[in-house]
Amino acid sequence: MKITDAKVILTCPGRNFVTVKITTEDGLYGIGDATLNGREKSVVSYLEDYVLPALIGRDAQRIEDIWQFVYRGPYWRRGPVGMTALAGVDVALWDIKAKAANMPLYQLLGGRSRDRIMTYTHANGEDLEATLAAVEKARKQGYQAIRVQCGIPGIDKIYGVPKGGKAYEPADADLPSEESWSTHKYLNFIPRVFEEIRREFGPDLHLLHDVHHRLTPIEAARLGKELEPYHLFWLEDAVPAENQDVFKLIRQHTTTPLAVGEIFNSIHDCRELIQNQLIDYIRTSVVHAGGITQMRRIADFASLWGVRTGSHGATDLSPVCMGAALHFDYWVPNFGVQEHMPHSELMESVFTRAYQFEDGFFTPGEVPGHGVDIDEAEAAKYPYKRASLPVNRLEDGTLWHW
Ligand code: CS2
Ligand code: MG
Repeated sequence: MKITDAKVILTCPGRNFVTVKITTEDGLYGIGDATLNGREKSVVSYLEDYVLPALIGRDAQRIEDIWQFVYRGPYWRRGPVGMTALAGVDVALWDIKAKAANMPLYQLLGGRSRDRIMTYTHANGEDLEATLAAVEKARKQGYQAIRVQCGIPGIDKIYGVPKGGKAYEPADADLPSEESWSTHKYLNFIPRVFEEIRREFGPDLHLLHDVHHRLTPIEAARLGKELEPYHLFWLEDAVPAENQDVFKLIRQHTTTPLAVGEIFNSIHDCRELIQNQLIDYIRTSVVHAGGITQMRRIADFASLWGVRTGSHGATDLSPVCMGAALHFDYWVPNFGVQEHMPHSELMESVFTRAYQFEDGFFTPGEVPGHGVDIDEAEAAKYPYKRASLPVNRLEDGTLWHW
């Protein structure tokens, strides 16, 4: 089944999305998400200038062979740009293979391991009162797992907490905006937030919290310890994870479950964390960690060490990624949870999807392939618009907080 066409569709229905579309000689096509928030055009160039021309004439059935070709071919392995491009190709090929087999993708992976997929959503509030209201709203929508982020007294603007009740969008300006950060104000306040939430909502809700890589190891250890009475589902990205060894210190001090990995793009980024049992959830996503092909390897490896999956699923991961991720989640035995930030109506107007939401849980649908398609005519109405993620300075102007 020869590949006859391979192209990129770049669209901005409220935010930028990069989609790879691969067509075969018999007219079957598949699509894959290749969106890298704030760096979309680097991936477009990587695909258009180098990867896609080399795919023409190759056999679309040979997913593994093409994965190895795109991974090894450039000599310069790994990295977010190359691995996101590879994921776009990989998912498009899985979509084609599942369509050719006339099966939903999860059936090719080994069939489903569960009836429905638990997702968590975000509850963000500028202050405690607004945060409690956001948790209540998410609970009413049926979510049993809720990520809670709250504005901190004395800090003007916090990443992940939009001002004025706006929808959360991390890429908030044309060029990077600057936010400020104070670790001691944050650490003094956050345990109170969770104390209040447990008081108000009781022990049943799964509560999650994302630190966005802001702490040093000993600060993360303190936070994990102080949050122990509130039984978090997980504490995410407490520290940057370039140095995987530092998790040993956090782990020694706290039983709060730890999650990390949304910015990882290779199994090697998480190898030590997993085999040393330093984390509980691995957050790698289909789009940023080399597609279904590498996600399977990561999950199987993690299963040996009792580590569960908890894939990243913010709005910058397109509906195409969400569709593929839900097939993966339906199959993967060591599933933990799937993040879900709903896309806006405008974003969804460009894509059609088979996946269904009910009461905080998803099912991927029974359509052959991953069940998500793109309307190219609609996509063409929304040209690319540059948008960047913010940077953080300490109150004295320092850009390094670890
Ligand atoms: C966040 C993301 O969802 C999450 O856990 O960390 O919003 C992340 O910051 C963005 O996807 C970055 O593009
Ligand atoms: Mg995160």
